[in-house]
Amino acid sequence: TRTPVNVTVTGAAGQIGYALLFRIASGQLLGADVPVKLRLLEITPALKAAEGTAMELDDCAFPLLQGIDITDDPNVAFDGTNVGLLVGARPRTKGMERGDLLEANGGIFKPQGKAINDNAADDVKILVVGNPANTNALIAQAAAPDVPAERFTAMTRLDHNRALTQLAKKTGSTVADIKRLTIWGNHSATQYPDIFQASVAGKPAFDAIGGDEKWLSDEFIPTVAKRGAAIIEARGASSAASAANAAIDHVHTWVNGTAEGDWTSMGIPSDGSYGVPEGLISSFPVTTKNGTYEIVQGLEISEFSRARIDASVAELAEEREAVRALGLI
Ligand code: NAX
Repeated sequence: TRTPVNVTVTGAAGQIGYALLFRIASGQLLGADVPVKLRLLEITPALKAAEGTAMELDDCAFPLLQGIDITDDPNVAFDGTNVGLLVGARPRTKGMERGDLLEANGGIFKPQGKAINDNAADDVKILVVGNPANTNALIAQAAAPDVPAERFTAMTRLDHNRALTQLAKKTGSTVADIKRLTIWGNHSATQYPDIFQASVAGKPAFDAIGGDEKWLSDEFIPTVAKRGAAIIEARGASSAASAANAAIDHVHTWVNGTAEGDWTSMGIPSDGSYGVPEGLISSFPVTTKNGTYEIVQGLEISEFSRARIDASVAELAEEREAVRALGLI
């Protein structure tokens, strides 16, 4: 029998946590043959709610679930962690300036980064979901100098999945027909969903949309980029099940690999590829294999794409300057 994998989820009592934990425990994160131990990190006032979720996990009698620990101490939560899903974050409240938001999240992600540095397993993999995800990942990574930088990633898979479905609907195809779609840049309204490298049922996606650049710029890109706000408007609450699903997809792909001829989108530390300044945690087209990932190289970037990638990357650079000025990295 395999040794269980330790999976830590922060913000475990929140709505994404509730949509995520049952899927991890049922084997959808790592595979149907991989036992897991869950560590739930919450702030003290939410521990009781986390215990309630743990009771329900118990009541599912998942054969793969070999234990649940609940704590408000990051050092305990990340002890021996193999996979860390950093979901809990400080949301932007009314009237809050961006500096205040970054500072509040620095107060969460800096100590968590240090706790990961000091306690996690050697093979630890981190996915940051809590917003602003890319910059929170940067803060955590900077606080974990002993962990290889590339183990810190930010989630743009929800954006990727949103883009897949929008393109499938437009072209009357299914998401399974679409390959090599990319989200570039920041998980924010400046993100750039790129279909110029993509194919739909083996045909260039740009041809499949009838070369309709206006649809791209006026409908596709804003629909994908503003989907989070549209969900809040419709549901009265932010994306939860779809966000949890994307977190599952992100880690599953990272661990199990991308399909031949396809890639995915992940927010990862830039190595300078495609003119993205080194060290920024930006979304790129990546292939994965044996638990590692690589940026897809050699893609031709059109002028249309270049301007949009640059705008999103500029926002990431500004966020990095802001957290630098706050002493968070
Ligand atoms: P909720 O407010 O439902 O849950 C957040 C939970 O985090 C709460 O239970 C809170 O007590 C906990 N928490 C706060 N500080 C903590 C700390 N220091 N340690 C541990 N836990 C802590 O939010 P939810 O809807 O679950 O969303 C979580 C985060 O995901 C938000 O930041 C949200 O903006 C972000 N999202 C990111 C997405 C992405 O694609 N990257 C999409 C979905 C989502 O909007």
